[in-house]
Amino acid sequence: MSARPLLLIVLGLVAGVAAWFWQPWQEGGRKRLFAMVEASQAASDGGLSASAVISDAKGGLEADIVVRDLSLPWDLAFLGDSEILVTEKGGSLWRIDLGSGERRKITGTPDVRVQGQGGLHAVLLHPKFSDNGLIYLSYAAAGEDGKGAVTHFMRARLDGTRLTEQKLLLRTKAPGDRGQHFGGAMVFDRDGYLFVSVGERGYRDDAQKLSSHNGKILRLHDDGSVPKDNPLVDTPGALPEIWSYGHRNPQGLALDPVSGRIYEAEHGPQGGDEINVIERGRNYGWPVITYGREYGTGIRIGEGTTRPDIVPPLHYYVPSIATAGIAYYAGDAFPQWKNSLFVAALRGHLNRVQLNPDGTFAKEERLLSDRDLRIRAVRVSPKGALFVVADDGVILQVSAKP
Ligand SMILES: [Ca+2]
Repeated sequence: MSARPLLLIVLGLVAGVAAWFWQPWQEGGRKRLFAMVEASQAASDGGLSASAVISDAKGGLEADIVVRDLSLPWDLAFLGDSEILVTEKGGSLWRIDLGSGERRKITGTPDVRVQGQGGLHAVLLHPKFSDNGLIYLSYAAAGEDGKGAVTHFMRARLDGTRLTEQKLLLRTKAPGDRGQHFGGAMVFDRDGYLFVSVGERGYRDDAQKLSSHNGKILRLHDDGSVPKDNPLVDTPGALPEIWSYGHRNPQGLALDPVSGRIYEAEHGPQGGDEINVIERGRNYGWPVITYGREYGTGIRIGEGTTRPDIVPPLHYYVPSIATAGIAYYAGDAFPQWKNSLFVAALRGHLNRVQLNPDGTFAKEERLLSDRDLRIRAVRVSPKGALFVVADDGVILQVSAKP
């Protein structure tokens, strides 16, 4: 081969790699999908004022800031339509009255170890909370050997502003020296089983190992005990809590109360975020079957994107939107949002996935996309109001315009 064709091949390869890097992974040059107008501006909170009403004309919605000045809020749970519990990653749990704005710190919370992405994560009410006052927390704390941080799940009784009867439900079995992919999502299904998620903690191959909690969705009774009909209880060497495996960083779980389906939002690598429907005993592929690529280099991960024994995602995002929490909208307040999943995207928007009546993917739209908010969680109130939690320290109430 003479020098000139070789030079052209090299130049072609360089151009290809350069083009790959020009993909807007970081979305620094994000295209504004919806023109948004704000009613008032303030210098604090990056232009978000306490009274700001953000309207998204094309998306047909408005968003009001209902809580501000939080420190890395992670999740919320509704004690009613006017009162919420809010977790902060640093370990604080707050009880906030949305009417008066009063916020009270809850005592008796677990000792949380803030390490990398780990800290205090999700908060969830027991389905019979109004009778028993039980809440659930997920968080990072030291592993069995006292070192590092691994994902934990706790139950406690909320008595005013204090937690009592704390019960550690599960300290996950995992190496603890890394700071990523804690998972920590929680949801109850219609039958009262508690589903929780654990990320692979940066140990990719663990997601396929049934001897590790890493990279799994687990199914527990509400007291943390293991249901006898879990899929792997009779499999030698397998951890009996496992319900599904092959997950990377599942940060969102949500229930469709009509069909009973459990949806999962999984934070993938570059280009591999997924929405999955979680099925008993199934393998979801990571890190063998994925749409993801390595950050930076763009090199493909694993052996392909599909395989007959791997459950394919309901939907995946290329490029990644950095999925975090997820909520299923079954409320009556906004009929146009019925049968939708709302997905928190850390890369600056609220993703609405419209589902078909059979639960398959119909379309997606990107809302609240012009504020560069790092949206961490999305929750639906008992009356069907939609709230989003952002790393920017705010909680927004989002309403569809009639
Ligand atoms: Ca997958």
